[in-house]
Amino acid sequence: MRLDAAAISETIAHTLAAGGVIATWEGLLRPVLAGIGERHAATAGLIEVEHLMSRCVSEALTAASRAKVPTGPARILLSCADEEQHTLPLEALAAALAEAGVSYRMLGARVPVAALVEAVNRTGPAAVVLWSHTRATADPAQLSAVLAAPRRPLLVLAAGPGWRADTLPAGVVRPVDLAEAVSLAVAVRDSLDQSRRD
Ligand code: B12
Repeated sequence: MRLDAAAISETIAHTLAAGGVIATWEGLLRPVLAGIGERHAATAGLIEVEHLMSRCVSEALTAASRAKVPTGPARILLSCADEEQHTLPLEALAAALAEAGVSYRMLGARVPVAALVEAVNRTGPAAVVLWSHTRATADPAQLSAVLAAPRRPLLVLAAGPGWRADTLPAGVVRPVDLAEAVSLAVAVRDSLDQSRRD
């Protein structure tokens, strides 16, 4: 509430160093963000806290990603849905993948579907993770477009609370949390490495 960015950043950096990305996201960042969201919903205030906190979280996760840049081809494509500005969970996934030694490409916020399909066709990722935080950005046609791409990825993940399970196209997987998204990405990377060795 004091808007003390230095203290926030120090707390996040300390927790990341002590426990790693998944524990920091689940034990510190996610509860604080959810709490800010609840207070905002109840009071219509705290927008300045939400913005400052988001920036501190983003900076800390970027620093964590840069601290361990994985080698090897980037086989995982991370993207927000069209008009989706909530990037932090995807940034947490990027940092957790870096920590697990998995290379990725991050397209970030508000990716129009044509640009997403273009990126898939140009880079041929093994897995695509499409983040939607609210119903407003969860048009399943975006997932169908990825599945119909000429270089169809092995795995398409609909991540985030925006997606409705009953509207997802067949073949799309919905991870429930950060740990599951990381496990699925690691499994795809490992199965590709294995098939290359065979
Ligand atoms: C930070 C924040 C912002 C920041 C985002 C900054 C950034 N770079 O990401 C900014 C200020 C940009 C923002 C903008 C807006 N926001 Co906002 N925002 C939030 C806030 C506080 C946290 C978002 C977040 O990172 N959540 C992560 C965690 C905390 O979410 P969670 O629900 O606990 O996570 C669940 C799952 O996602 C899953 N999970 C968690 N982490 C992970 C990770 C992976 C990889 C996976 C697979 C799953 C997973 O487990 C959880 C349990 O189900 C939320 C509150 C909230 N509860 O999310 C509001 C919230 C999402 N925002 C909201 C709104 C309304 C908006 C705006 C429309 C406001 C406006 N009028 O402009 C815009 C939307 C713009 C857009 N088109 O996208 C509402 C959405 C209401 C709704 N359901 O439609 C919320 C819920 C706040 C509220 N209570 O009113 N926002």
